[in-house]
Amino acid sequence: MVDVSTDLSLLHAETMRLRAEIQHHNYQYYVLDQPSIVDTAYDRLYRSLVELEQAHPELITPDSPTQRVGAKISGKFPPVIHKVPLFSLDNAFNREELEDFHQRVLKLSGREEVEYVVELKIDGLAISLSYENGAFQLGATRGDGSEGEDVTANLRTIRSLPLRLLPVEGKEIPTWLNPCGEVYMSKKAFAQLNHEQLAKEQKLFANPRNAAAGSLRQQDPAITASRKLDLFIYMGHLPPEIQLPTHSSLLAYFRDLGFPTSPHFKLCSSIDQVWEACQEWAQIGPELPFAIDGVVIKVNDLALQKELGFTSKFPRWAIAYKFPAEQALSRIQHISLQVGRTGAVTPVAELEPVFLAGSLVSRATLHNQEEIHRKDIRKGDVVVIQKAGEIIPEVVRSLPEKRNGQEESFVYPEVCPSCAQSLTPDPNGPIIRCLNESCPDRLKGKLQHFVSRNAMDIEGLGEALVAQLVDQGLVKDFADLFALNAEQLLSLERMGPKSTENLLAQLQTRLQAVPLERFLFGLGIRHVGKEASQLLVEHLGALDAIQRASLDEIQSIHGIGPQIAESTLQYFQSPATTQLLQKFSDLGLVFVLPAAKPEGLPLSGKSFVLTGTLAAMSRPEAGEWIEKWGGSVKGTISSKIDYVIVGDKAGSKLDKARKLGLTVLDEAAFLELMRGIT
Ligand code: 1X8
Repeated sequence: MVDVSTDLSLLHAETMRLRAEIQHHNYQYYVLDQPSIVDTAYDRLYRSLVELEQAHPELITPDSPTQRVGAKISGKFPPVIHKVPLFSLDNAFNREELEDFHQRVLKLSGREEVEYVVELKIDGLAISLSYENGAFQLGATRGDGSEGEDVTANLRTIRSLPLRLLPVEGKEIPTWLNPCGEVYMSKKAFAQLNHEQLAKEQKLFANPRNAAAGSLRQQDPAITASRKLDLFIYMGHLPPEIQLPTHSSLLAYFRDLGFPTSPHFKLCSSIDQVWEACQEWAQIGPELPFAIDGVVIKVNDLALQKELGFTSKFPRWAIAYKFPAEQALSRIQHISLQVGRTGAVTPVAELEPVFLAGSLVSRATLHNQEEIHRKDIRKGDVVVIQKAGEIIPEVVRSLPEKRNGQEESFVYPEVCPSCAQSLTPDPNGPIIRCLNESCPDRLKGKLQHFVSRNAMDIEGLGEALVAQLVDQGLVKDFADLFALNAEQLLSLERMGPKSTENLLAQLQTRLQAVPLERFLFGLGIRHVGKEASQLLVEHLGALDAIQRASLDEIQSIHGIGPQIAESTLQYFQSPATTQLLQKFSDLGLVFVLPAAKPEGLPLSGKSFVLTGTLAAMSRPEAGEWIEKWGGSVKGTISSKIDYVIVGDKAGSKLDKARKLGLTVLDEAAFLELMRGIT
């Protein structure tokens, strides 16, 4: 034990020594998986540090190993604009597509041989970290690639994440560092978590990825800490003074600094070798301690990566090889129909439950009538099912040789299974729709969309509760939600005093202030997504202005096409809409409009035109960023424009900008501008 009478600088030195030692053992244990000390000795070290810090709280620093679990946050995770957007990868599903990728790389680089790094594709959630002068500062989820959520406090609880970089002999600590990687939950931790959830009669997680995502988005870091998350770093950005030749050296550098990197890593000098590695890892996938959903192939040479650059969506120097979807056999017990909020009536196979890719599956989509017919799928058939796009399983084909003659062909009904009104084929595709706006199943779908995260964002209104509200006749439209009272809610299944109180409080809060663009998106106007809702609000302002806008006015908004304009106009001309909005007005719903642009931001007063395809982000994303920092984005070139940002394949706008002598920035210059500001 340390003598507390010793002077503070000695104590400080002792604290630092203990921290360095603990950090070293942490790295050995959590990152290298090579414990360098027995648990009891580690515990002793840790306890010494805790005691020292308790006696001298002034010695506590945020990067101390004792400070992983911080205070609860309340409310939302603050948004984080990524300095460098996080991109997604193009996919290859077979050898041919990998070969195509390779040929493109050869052709674009003019080389005859290219070295690749093959790594596992971890099925978790992507995060971006930020270190300054060696200390962990900020960590964010990927979000939509350009903006994520600040989950720093929760990331700190992950033992393998270094709170401070390890000193590397002969090298200075980088001034900043921006590693990116994947947070995941091991299969073992996932099984254990679900076991505990079951014991607590709480919701089970469908797969390790959902469990990891749910755990990282906890308000209380203590809960995240209990969830045994882990991390692999697979990419990152470095300050310009650190020049590395290859991706493999970048990974080695991150590892030396104390970051966990995946041991599954192969250098391949030919595409045949790449394919071999893909096959091999597809084989071992199920035996790995964590879930993977493919393999990532990257050009190793960083200079060549830079040279190859990006297409409008993806890097040209990397691709993901996706393993063939996992399949299973089951029998169709029944074919039911699901009516979605847009009225689309989707046939669903109700199956004998079967385990598939980590979860129990008892329903699979049959897509539509045409597909059922084409695949000749009958009730009672043994069918192959697979997880398409990972979450929703689909029926791939039937096994006619397993039939016993009892199978029944499926006859599409002529009326809606929910409201019994006639169904109408969609003129543009194989979908059949219920056009009844007050159809109960459609209403359920609409309500769920209305309360969803990107719309009104009301938690606790899940599928089961919405169904009860509609079935009991308590809710007939969106506005009715806000007129619910405690007595009504308490009468429903699985609604206790606490959940009732919570829900009512949320509804009241929302009623007092709802961002108009969220409300508009929640209405579920056909073709009007999140982006269009934002544009409408930005350009037209208040709700009554949107209601009154003419087709021309709506269509003249840059980014809104004729289809959106037409459907918006139709929606607001309908008497049912007028009635609904009147109801909201009577309830006293208060809309919040986007704040007026504050003065004095770095881009205040500057106007931009974006043209061509940007590699690292979409144009709307770039536009959002410009507006966030006070600039405005215009649709047409004029002498009043301050900056023209040009991406790939910029056409006449660039010519015009040049003629007018405007300042033209290419993507690299724009990214530099972003870096300077953000
Ligand atoms: C996503 C992932 C990448 C890697 C591993 N797991 C992922 N989920 C890797 O590079 N080894 S790269 C990536 C992306 O770029 N979106």
